[in-house]
Amino acid sequence: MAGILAMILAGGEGSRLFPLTQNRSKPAVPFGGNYRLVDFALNNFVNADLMNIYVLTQFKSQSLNLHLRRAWRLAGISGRFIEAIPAQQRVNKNWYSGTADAIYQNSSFIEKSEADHICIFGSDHIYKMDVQQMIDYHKDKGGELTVAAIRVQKQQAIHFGIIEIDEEGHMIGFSEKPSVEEAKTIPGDPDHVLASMGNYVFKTDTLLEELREDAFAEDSSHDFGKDIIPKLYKQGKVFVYNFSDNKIPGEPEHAYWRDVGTIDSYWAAHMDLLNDDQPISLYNKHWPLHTYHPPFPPATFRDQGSSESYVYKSHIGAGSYINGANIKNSILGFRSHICTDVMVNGCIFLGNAKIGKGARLTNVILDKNVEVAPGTVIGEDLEQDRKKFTVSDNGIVVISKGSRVGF
Ligand code: ADQ
Ligand code: ADP
Repeated sequence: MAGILAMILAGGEGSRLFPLTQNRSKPAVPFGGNYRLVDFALNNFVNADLMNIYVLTQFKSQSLNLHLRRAWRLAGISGRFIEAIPAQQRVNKNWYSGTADAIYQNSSFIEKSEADHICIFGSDHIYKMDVQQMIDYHKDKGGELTVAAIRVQKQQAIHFGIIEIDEEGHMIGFSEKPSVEEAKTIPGDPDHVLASMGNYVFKTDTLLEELREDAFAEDSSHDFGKDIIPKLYKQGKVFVYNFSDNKIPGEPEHAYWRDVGTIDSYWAAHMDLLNDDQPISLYNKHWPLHTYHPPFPPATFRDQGSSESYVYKSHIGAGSYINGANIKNSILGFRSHICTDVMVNGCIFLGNAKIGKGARLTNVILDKNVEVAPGTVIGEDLEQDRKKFTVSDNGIVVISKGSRVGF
């Protein structure tokens, strides 16, 4: 749509997702068997028919760039583009110091676009949002900036920008990652706070002006959450868009939004995909989730002698081969090759795993290209597992890309 430009921030390091972010940026982390985290933000624009999109990359962006080229290239369609912009030290000799600096260093793309409004969105969350509805709200209100917000548990306040609003939707308070004690709860709802989702719609002139001013402010960390929003809301120019008002045909009323910043939240968001109540669905034909699909055959299930393949509440990726194994509550990515008498429960395989005969894996995340020797047991004795692998607070074992385990 003319007049709207999207800048997707996709440079996050994702240090709390280590080792999944050892060799890739957080937005490139695979999710749900087929996808990468960045796909959710991109689908939110593309499904709203907003296709003037720059994706700003920085750390370890090789596999992110490859994915963007394979899955999202809009070749030969005039007026529409999805393009990665690598950090290029355009303005000075520094890499991006904060999210506002990332946009500032690419201001020339905004100026060239002649867009009236700029959407600046993160790309680390699992959710579906019709961005056009947020833009309509922003235009109706006539503010300089609109920030999307969602109600979250008060204990979560330390991870988010916490917002206060008045009846008209003006932002009247903002505090970036306050302590739980300091966080202002929603009036009449003492257990919850209103959190910024890190998604912003700006009037272009205001954005450029604020970025220029911020670039020369010596005490600024050049970040939207820490610097730009706290300054702008005090001038009465910021409105808050309530994410629960965003409606998508075929989706349940409640709004699903998950930060997958830690191994435990990443694992839990996968389990949500397998939940009978389907808080988030991959099957809504009104909201296709585009991504890269490689040319693999359908998953194949075989019995081997008296060992039957048994699959319960699981997603199995294309190219997978299950040979007399037992798979429960798991999401196995592309080309998972599972031998006879293997037991897999509560696991996430990111792709191309080979699991040898008789192995037992419980609550394990395997990054890509992991090979597990026959008879290996993982996830039952966490003290032992801790000596060799990363184990999360909730006891999820993570095995790095390309590992050979138990040989
Ligand atoms: P944070 O969770 O701290 O807070 P931040 O690390 O600033 O988020 O990342 C925001 C987005 O920008 C992510 O998509 C990330 O991948 C990307 N990003 C980070 N550094 C980048 C860089 N140097 N270059 C390009 N992209 C980069 C923010 C807000 C809070 C809000 C939460 C919601 O500051 O107010 O509540 O997001 O998760
Ligand atoms: P990353 O570890 O970040 O995914 P790569 O993109 O290099 O890094 O992925 C490793 C290999 O997996 C590559 O050979 C790539 O072609 C393949 N691959 C990546 N994503 C998928 C996918 N969704 N389905 C099938 N193969 C994939």
